[in-house]
Amino acid sequence: MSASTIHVSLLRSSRSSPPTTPRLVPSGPGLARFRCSATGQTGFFTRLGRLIKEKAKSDVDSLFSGFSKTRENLAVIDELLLYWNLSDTDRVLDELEEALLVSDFGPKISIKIVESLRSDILAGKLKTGSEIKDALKKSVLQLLTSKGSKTDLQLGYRKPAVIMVVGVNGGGKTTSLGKLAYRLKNEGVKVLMAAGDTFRAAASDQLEVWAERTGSEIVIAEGEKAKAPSVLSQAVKRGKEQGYDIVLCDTSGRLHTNYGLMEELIACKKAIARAMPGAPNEILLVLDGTTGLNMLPQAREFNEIVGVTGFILTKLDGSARGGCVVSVVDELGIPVKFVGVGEGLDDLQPFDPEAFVNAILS
Ligand SMILES: Nc1nc2c(ncn2[C@@H]2O[C@H](COP(=O)(O)OP(=O)(O)OP(=O)(O)O)[C@@H](O)[C@H]2O)c(=O)[nH]1
Ligand SMILES: [Mg+2]
Repeated sequence: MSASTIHVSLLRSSRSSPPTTPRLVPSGPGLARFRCSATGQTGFFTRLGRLIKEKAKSDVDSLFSGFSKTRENLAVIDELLLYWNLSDTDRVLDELEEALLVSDFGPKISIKIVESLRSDILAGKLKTGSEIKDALKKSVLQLLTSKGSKTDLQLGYRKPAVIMVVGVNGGGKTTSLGKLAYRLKNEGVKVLMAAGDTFRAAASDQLEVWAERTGSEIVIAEGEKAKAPSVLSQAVKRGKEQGYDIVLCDTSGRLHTNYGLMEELIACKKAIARAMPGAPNEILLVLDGTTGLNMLPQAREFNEIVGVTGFILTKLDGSARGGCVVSVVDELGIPVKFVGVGEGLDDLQPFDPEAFVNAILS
């Protein structure tokens, strides 16, 4: 079936929808299609994960500029190590610990890193400033990879894969979902968006703009009474019937301490699972990087209630607190899958621990 045929049939289904059911809004024509004949559906998602990761590696420049504030914050470490000598170890390590703390590595991790450096220095294993810097980078990488190594999207083997994006108000859910759609579309994936933020009237307009920008289709609630679980369930059913590869579900912002709203999120998850057994494949919690360590209680609560499979850390371009990436992985043992380093289409970076360490401690 050609893209234009799909386009027309979507228009028809949109017109025939009753007023209280979600409607499907067609977006720009000329949609690319990812054809995957020989490898089957498992191959499709595995290949997709790999492609996205490979692209991440070639995007190092934007990762570097996205983390420029954190890098500036940590640049003091280079100065310290340049003039380091054995007799100065305690002072230098104290200042290094301070630099990690102000970048939000958190007290536990900062102390752990510094104490391990101290014992290696005293044991004579680290003899120069540059050896200490390498050991520092290695221990940050080790922290990231021991607990949160599965950084690529786990999309199962059946289409459509369903990704739910959750989090507190204003963290960057809708923007991240739009940017994720852009990445997926660039790989030729057939994306359906679901406007599951039914609390604010303007929320679906915002998502519609992203659907247009990325050439994705979108299901939005029609009528004020439409509830989020119903919109999401309709979208997933539509995704299944009409051969979409991935359904991206936006949700309303909610405080992790608001019991009623967290209950609604459980209902959303259940509605998705009823429409597509095994879904949602990913529940991505969006955390605002500018809030630093305050994100930890949010992460714990969302994880306890809906089971978070990965984090998207946003607004790291505006924050000097990039160390919170390490804290959140260490505390929760859940991988960071993407980082937001700006507001543009290209500014959602698949998280690559090694590239990240080089970007903040270059
Ligand atoms: N600088 C920067 N701004 C971002 C990033 N991600 C999102 N934003 C901005 O943050 C603001 C809020 O983003 P939204 O995507 O609307 O956040 P949301 O979580 O969907 O908000 P609610 O739906 O109201 O809960 C917008 O102005 C975005 O442009 C990022 O990575 N960097
Ligand atoms: Mg939103």
